[in-house]
Amino acid sequence: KPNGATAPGISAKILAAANPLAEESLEIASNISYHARYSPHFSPFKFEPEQAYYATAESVRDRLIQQWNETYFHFHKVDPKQTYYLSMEFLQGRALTNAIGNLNIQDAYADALNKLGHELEDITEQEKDAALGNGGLGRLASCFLDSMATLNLPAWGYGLRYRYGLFKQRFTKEGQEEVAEDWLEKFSPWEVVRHDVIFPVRFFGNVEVSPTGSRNWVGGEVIQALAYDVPIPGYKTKNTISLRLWEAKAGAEDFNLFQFNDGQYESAAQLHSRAQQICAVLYPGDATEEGKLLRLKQQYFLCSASLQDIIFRFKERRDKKDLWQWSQFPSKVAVQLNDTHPTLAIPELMRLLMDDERLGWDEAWDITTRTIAYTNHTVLPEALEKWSQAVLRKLLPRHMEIIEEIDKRFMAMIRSTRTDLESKLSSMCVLDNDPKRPVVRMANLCVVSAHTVNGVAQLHSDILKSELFADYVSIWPAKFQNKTNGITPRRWLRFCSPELSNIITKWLKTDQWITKLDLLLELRKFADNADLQAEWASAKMANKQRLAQYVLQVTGVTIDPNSLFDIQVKRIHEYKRQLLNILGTIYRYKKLKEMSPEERKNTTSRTIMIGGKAFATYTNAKRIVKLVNDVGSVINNDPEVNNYLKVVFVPNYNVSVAEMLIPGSELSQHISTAGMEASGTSNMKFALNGCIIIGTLDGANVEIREEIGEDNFFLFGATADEVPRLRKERENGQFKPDPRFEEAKQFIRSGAFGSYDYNALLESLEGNSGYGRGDYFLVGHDFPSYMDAQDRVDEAYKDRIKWLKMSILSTAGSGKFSSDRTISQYANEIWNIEECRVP
Ligand code: B1N
Repeated sequence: KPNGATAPGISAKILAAANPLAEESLEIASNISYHARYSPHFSPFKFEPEQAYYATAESVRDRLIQQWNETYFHFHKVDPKQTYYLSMEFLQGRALTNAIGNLNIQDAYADALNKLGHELEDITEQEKDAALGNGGLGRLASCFLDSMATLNLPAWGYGLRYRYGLFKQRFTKEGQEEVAEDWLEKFSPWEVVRHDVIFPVRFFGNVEVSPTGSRNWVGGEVIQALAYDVPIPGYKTKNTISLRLWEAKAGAEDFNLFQFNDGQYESAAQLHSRAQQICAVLYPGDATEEGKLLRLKQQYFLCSASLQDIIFRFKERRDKKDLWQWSQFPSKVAVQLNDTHPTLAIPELMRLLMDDERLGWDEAWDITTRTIAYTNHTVLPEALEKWSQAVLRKLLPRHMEIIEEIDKRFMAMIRSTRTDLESKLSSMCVLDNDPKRPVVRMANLCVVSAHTVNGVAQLHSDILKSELFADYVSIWPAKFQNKTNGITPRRWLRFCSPELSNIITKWLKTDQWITKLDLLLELRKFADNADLQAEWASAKMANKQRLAQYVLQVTGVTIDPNSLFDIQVKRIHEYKRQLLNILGTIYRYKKLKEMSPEERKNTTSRTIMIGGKAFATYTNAKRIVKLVNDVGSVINNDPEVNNYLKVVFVPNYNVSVAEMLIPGSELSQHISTAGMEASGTSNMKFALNGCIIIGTLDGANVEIREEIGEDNFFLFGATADEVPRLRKERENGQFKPDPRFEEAKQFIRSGAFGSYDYNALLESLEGNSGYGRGDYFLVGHDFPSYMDAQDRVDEAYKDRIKWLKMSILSTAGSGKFSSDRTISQYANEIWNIEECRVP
């Protein structure tokens, strides 16, 4: 590197400050300057935060690439069994803070940027979130990658490189508006294109049978899958693994020069534009036939490219060795399907082994079933994927044949060995041949083909065994497991709340909790200690002030850091019951209005923040968003009460907004109808940050409450096993609403929150909702116990010492919810892989 190369105008600053500089930060500053000058993305006249961000990121990337190469050489040499995590979503968020944190060079980088006239914090704010996911499922995949790298596991993530990730949320008078988010607008410094890693993926065409009877898929269109790798550094380890994202491309040979010269520009580049569509957007709406076909193409594109790559690597490493057999494949490869979205990996692996490698059915089936494992993330019927047989047959004719054969053999096995299950067969088999709508049930295909099926929290896994997959349990009792979700403590505590982290490290006299989160339990000993409580309170206050500033900046609403910060952030869905929250808020507002000024002074001041995106075509979810906004504008502008209550809709909730909100939160709401939230993972992030949960006995809430202690959790609502009976009673007209519930709804009807017509939304709580039954989510049933729990919250918050103790105990009890624990369990109990640490 040229010595002393600096961006224009900053060399003088470096030189002036050179003397007292630590050597490392001097070197980093010079490296950043080098990138500002020689990585020509911008004209060389400015060194503003944006340019500084790209130059800083590139300098960090240099270090990552070094570690990355060492990791791959090491994996190649040792040739351990590896895990491949296939997911249609990875919700990575920003990379810079995480990378320099995991590399443990944050101080040196902060210092270096100071020398260059910048603050690290401002620079990190320049980065756009990589939002290649919708919510919990995608963020889980990203937390898992962090843990795999940190635990030195030989593992890869495989996904798609969507051009437009999750939409940006904006507001108009009508409510939520979706705007395309171009995260690659300039470029991403965190990806490396691998021009030598490219595989053909076929669509459509037909199956040709040779004279020997072998079957071959030919014709149709062939699109190329090109690899882009994103480095995933582990925390304080050299191991840096890869998230490989596929991009769809057509080749030069697919460009019809003749047509182009003839002026037919569009048809000349037809395959190019069809290729572009594949990775254009995350989860395109699937209401139309066209949309459905595109989603299926995306799923197959991911599966085919990834498996070709996996097989290529398997063979490449075998080629060095003299004798090898396909039967070794499952002892070198574990494939995890993140929900049913990559289910086509099953028939694709069968196809590659049979048609390309010439294995017989039995051998291919043995290999496939010993390789693939499946995680279920939902029991909601509308989220269980079912693909039209006709669409599948047209797009993937050979795969459809294989799926039919899998189903045929499964049914034959049941008929010959389990006559007791014959009556269940029509719901257990893979193909649903209902003449009105013949479909392939992807979850059934996964259960029949995978060696392991797991749920994502204990309650959810129990429900899978007792309901959704109950009929399979007696055939394969050992197939079903639980793997309670987790979160990475690096991003979700160490880096998003350095203040609280430093206090924890000080009191535990070690920072080992960052990789051994169970150590947090030691904090229990100090929960009553006044010094710890004072430090804890001041860290929380600092985080609340930072959050208040952010809220002011994005909404224009001033909120009081001395009020109770009460937050609910997650995708907007009726089962997550943001409507329960806002109805409770409306009731609270009404009561405050009825109080005398003296009475109001005895109440607990609250700031209620709600955030999350509604799916573009989910009408009721959008109405809920609108209602929260309308309620907010009325309450926040009501001088009589707005010292005691504020309501804010935090716009455009995403990973980096979460990193701001969660550390500043004191109470958080996880209030889904019991049995419907498979796990939830933000509940774990809030608890880890010393935030008390108000919640139902649903998903991972159950385990969080067990760990943290029932005195430190505000519980309410029906339990999962009561829900079916309560729905029946509701249908039979046996439900008697609480007067407070009626009052809240009536207040909306009175027009107190503007002229928008909320009748359709309120209707979903009455007679016939969209689900065909009134109040399917039991908002009315749970309302009174929810309000009682909120009263207990208000009381508890008045006792500052008590609240602080609860807060400390919350963090102390969160050790179980590290994704390091989750991933170790997957590694030991499903994948059978071991650490492979770079020396
Ligand atoms: O997966 C998370 C859980 O913590 C949540 O409880 C669960 O709701 C979430 C179709 C999904 N389940 N299913 C999805 C995502 C995208 C899509 O197109 C379904 N997401 C979840 C992690 O286990």
